[in-house]
Amino acid sequence: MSQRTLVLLKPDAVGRGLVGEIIGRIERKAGWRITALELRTLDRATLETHYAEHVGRPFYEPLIEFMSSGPSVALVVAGERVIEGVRALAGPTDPIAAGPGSIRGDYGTIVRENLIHASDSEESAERELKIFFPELG
Ligand code: 3AN
Repeated sequence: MSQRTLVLLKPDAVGRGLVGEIIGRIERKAGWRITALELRTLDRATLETHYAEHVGRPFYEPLIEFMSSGPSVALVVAGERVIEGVRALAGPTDPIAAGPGSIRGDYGTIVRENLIHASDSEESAERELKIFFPELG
């Protein structure tokens, strides 16, 4: 089942020079393709829309601040079961709990700065692709 997913390489990934490493892992999955990619400092309005489900949580404000603190890389990845697949490459939200071999497990230590966002369902992917790449339709 071919899908599209929205991936964000967060400001920690960009600042630490891990963009190539992370994108390389995605590119090496057979048949997956990057169909859009942009380096972009995310504004508050975009982040509030993206993280609407987290409004009111204690980590919400620091998350928005962190996510707007420097450039991110936004990309669209297309291919076989890519929604589930990029989530598996990323690992669970808490990088200490994330297994070695996953992006968060290999490079992260704190929950907020966990390097990568990837859509968690077809519905989320559709919603998030419209936020970050409205021109793709
Ligand atoms: P995931 O990206 O694994 O789907 P979400 O959607 O639950 O995680 O959370 C979105 C982002 O919010 C996470 N990537 C992380 O940066 C931050 N976050 C989530 N839970 C916490 C928490 N308990 N403390 C700090 N930051 C958090």
